[in-house]
Amino acid sequence: MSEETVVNGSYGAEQIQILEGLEAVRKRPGMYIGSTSVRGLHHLVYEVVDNSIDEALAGYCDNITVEMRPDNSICVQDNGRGIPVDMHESGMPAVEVVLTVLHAGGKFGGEGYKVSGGLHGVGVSVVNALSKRLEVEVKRGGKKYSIAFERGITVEKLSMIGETEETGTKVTFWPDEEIFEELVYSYDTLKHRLRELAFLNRGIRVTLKDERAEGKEEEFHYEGGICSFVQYLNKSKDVLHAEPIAINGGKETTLVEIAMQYNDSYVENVITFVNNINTQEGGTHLSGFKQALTRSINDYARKLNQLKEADENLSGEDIREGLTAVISIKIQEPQFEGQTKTKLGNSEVRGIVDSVVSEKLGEFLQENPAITKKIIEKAVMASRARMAARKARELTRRKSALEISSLPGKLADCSSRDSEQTEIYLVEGDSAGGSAKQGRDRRFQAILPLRGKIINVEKARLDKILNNEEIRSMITAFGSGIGEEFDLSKRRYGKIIIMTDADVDGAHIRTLLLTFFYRYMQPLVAEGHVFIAQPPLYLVKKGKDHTYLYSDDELDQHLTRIGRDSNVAVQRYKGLGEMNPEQLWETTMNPERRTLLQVSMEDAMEADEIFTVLMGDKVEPRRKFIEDYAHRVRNLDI
Ligand code: 28F
Repeated sequence: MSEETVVNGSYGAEQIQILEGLEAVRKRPGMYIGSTSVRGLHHLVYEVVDNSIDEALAGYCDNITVEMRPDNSICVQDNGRGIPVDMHESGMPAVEVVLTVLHAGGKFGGEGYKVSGGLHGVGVSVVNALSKRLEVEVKRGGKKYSIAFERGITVEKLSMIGETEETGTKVTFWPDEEIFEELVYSYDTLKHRLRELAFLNRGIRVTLKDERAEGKEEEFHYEGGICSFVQYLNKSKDVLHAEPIAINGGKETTLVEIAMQYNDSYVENVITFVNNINTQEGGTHLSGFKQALTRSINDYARKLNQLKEADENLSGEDIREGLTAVISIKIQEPQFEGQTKTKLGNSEVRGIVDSVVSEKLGEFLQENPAITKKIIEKAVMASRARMAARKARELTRRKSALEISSLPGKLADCSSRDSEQTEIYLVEGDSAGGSAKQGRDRRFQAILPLRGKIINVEKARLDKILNNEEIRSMITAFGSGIGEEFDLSKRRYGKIIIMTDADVDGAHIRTLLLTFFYRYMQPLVAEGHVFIAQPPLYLVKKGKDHTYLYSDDELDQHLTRIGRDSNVAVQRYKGLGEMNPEQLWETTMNPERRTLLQVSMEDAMEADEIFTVLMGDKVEPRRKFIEDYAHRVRNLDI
């Protein structure tokens, strides 16, 4: 702010409070948006979009557009009422209050829902503080207004810039390179979240435009809401019933929306949301759903005599085999718990969801005996396989610490048992495994070589999966069990690092592993314990200098820098086995030098989706997938 402003003392208590607020955000951004990594960068967009979603939930907006600009700025606009511009008691227009006072964004006191993005609705003032520039355009009351900020400070006061019959809000922001390590947005990341929001808020039209490079534009609009979401998740699977089961209800201000559809796979895929937040760690809404589902199906199984008196109950896991479901609840005062604050804690919700599901699912089962029969038959088959798996599983569980021999023979374990420090590398093939064993720091690095492809978890039930040597080795080595019995506190390593070759086979094994972790060890991914090692792609030698490069771009920049004359030798690594132990240590395993990619739930979900399309039964989705992505595949060295 300019010197004279302070001199004539126009700064009241309000302005001081604003400056302190913005200062706090810029000093500890991680407190407000989780991190200043590329994930935090994307949270900025979600915060702004959530205000448009709120306006839509209030019934005033049905169109939201997100544009990715070549200068790394983002422009979000909606056709809502437009942020109010009338003078606020602070002497600032309401729009300036919303954009500069922390947590002023909470539009609704009691009646509506403040839906939230990643960090549960910190408000758009946080985006403002972390942007080197942010412009707002409001269309309201027949007029068009504009106001601009730099790092949260108003630099252009609100002014009327024209007339218009439309209404709405447009926010354009340039993330601050003083705050963010990475400024480049990912189209796929934004697409994943915007499509999810369109599914979760039926009828809203959300458009994503990429104005960088060749450009791209997609619109997401689903009148079917979460039923369309479930059909989308099942798109490459064979379903047991054509239409998803829709369950809607609630109690007072808590709304419950559930869509569920069985497919013929052995995979359970239940995803849950609270006020549009993906509650990856589950919570009381999920447990209410599970207990009601298990009770209802068992009741019908006995009523239809598909379960005999003497038979034990079908387990929740049996009943949810092949189930794709989306649970979306809206609640006014959500309590979030858990490691990543994505577990719903409100105890009253368990009972509300349980009674809604018991009532509405009961009606459906009653009215659709043929479907009910199919669902129960599948659960009974799963139950039998579970018994078989129980035997197979015995082989993977370490009965006591004394039976060290139960650890897989191929595992080169580390000496430390402190699972905060230790890490296990999953290495493809014995030659790379050998180099990794020699190159590693055996105090805290364990190596588990995986021979060839692991089993195709898409097609096999748990009992078959557990018969696979490689899978059993991993379960035993990790120590935290599998599926319902998974217990993160028993983990033997703090990091699971996938280290496969940078070729097609390596990518295939990585997809198999991510799919397996996503399906049978989900907390491992949700809590950020899974990583992907980044081995160098090239070694460039010039005289006695040698430099490792990790991408084609890096190689290009390096060669431009050192010149491409004759005494420059470029070696492309085809596989980890081509590196000697010292090189592997220096480039890929040494914590001081290496780069590890942390696997997010979205990455794993995407691998799972890719896996289903590539390995599933249906040809059409696979053809479409290859068509869509074929242009991306370069130097396919098959
Ligand atoms: C691109 C981002 O931020 N859209 C928004 C509104 C609408 C209202 C509002 C927002 C009430 C007074 C606090 C309008 N008319 N898109 C957006 N649309 N905020 S943010 O009100 C803010 C609160 O100040 C709005 C009547 N009620 C609310």
